[in-house]
Amino acid sequence: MIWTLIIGDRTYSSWSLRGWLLFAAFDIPVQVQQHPMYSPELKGALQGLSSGSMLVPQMVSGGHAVWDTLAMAETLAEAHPHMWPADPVARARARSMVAELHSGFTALRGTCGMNLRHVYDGFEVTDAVQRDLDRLAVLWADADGWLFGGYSIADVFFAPVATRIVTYGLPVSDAMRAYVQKHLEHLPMRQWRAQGLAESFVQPGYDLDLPTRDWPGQRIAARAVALGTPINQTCPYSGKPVRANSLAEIDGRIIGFCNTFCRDKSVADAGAWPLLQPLLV
Ligand SMILES: N[C@@H](CCC(=O)N[C@@H](CS)C(=O)NCC(=O)O)C(=O)O
Repeated sequence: MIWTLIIGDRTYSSWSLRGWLLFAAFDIPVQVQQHPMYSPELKGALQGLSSGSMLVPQMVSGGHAVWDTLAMAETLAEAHPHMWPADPVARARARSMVAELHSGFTALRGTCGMNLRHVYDGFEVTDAVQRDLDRLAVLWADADGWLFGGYSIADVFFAPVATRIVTYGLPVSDAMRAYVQKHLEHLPMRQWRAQGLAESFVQPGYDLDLPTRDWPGQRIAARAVALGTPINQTCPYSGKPVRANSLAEIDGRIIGFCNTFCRDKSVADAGAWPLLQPLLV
């Protein structure tokens, strides 16, 4: 059974990110349908679903929708129990953290909307946001790498919290920053962000009028180019023929893709894509 996952903007929709990580981080096959938030296309995709809900994400199979990320997580974990920690005490704690995040952290979530396009300088932390950060410090205190050893559903739910700490330069301890860094290096997280940048969609009203700096992390030098002879004839992702309008110079090589989205997600973060790496050695 292959699920279809309907999501909104990769750059701004934190619940969509959680929904997608539930598949991508556990190698569960999925067909993704992405549409800009509030667009007629998204409305069309959601209208008529068995959920009757117009929120994203939703996963659909055989005409039945599972909506709300908590329900999606539990539904997928029935077939993939390793998505939760194996130890019952750790699993109960992980479930508690996920539930608390799902129903709480309203100041952090409301004041610092997820925005994977920017890192801001000079964001002023309110008392309410600081209280949420203090609570996070308690929940993340036992993180040793990931929260429960291997990557689990608990990490999925905190992924967009980690990126908020980056985007708004929120004050956190070194231990918390190490956990944030783990998310920034996580390949599925990098792939999601790169695809968001490739969507190059700016949602009105989501950006702040503050100075910005570069997103942290090493990046392979890359840019789209109009001309050049690619070193490959087929797209590293799809195997389809390279198209003349989909060329990029990556780490000094001209590489071709089957469409501009494949090109742009590669340019955004060339190191995030295992299928691209053989062309870069
Ligand atoms: N509790 C839901 C939240 C879903 C949600 O609020 N999604 C937002 C996008 S991040 C949405 O669809 N907003 C559209 C709207 O409010 O019209 C879940 O866990 O999936």
